[in-house]
Amino acid sequence: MTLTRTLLAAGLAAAGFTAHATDFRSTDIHPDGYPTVDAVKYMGTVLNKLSGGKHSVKVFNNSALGAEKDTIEQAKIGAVAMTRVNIAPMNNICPTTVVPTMPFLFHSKEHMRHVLDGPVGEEILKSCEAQGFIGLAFYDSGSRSMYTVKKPVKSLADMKGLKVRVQQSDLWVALLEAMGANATPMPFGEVYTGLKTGLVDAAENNYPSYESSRHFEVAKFYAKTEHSMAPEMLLFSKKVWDTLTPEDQKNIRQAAKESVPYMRKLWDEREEKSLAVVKAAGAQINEVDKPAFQAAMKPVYDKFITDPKLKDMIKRIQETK
Ligand code: BDP
Repeated sequence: MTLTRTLLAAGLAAAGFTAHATDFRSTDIHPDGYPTVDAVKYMGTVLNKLSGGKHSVKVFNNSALGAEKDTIEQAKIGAVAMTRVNIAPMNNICPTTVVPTMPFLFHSKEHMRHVLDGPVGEEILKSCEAQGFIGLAFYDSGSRSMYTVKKPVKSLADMKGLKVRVQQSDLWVALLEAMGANATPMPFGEVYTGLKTGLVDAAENNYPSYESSRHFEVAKFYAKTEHSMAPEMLLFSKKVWDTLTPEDQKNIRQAAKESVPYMRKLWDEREEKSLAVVKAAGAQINEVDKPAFQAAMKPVYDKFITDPKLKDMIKRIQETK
């Protein structure tokens, strides 16, 4: 065997793919019971049935295998078979992923689901193949809003000079800068301490992540900016994929597809539950002057949506009811 082949074989074995093994290893940063974690477990159950017991999925969650940037890298080289990540850390890797991340693009949860289930969603998933990822599915991630330690954000002016943690994506840095803030990219696992020690003044996320990470304990002002509905992605390593039979691949795609409505149901329930938890713990939630935030996003579109293909996708999304 050449060195590359030996390394590849080792990677595939680590990914759970050997002649006898049945489990594909999948990563997630979230804790037990989080909708993304449970949805991938469910996918494993479906896959097990479809494959007559040949394959299943083992989820390594709670950042057991590292932060999202690391697990994306692991999937790329085939050290894990799957990774569930937010779309944001894919923005610098797979250009079309900036599209559903764009601020104030979707006007409702239904609009977002409809678009991602349709041809635009398919095209984005497919386009990541060239970078080594088989896009299996999008999962919900609600809408993301700003939360702060010291004082509530009510207007765009309140964002001025605020040090805000963002995901590791150039688009996210630009988005926060366009709001007048100073963006600090860092992995999710470091945000709690970052908020507590004053390294950052603010972060932004959906209710379930604000709750499960316990960020609400250190940043109790939650301002409903709802600036992005950047979804979650379920990615399969192309390295591992290419070793599978067409039948295996079909089963994996099918199982992932079936996990989407399951995930959405869990998501809707969790959003309500998380909101109740943070409110009961004293989080103060307020509305903002949204049109001002929206208007401030023009430079972000001008900078990131220049390619005609991306322009066309944005247009199609805007035209989708
Ligand atoms: C959560 C996503 C998770 C991201 C996290 C973040 O589910 O994948 O890592 O946000 O802000 O909503 O980093």
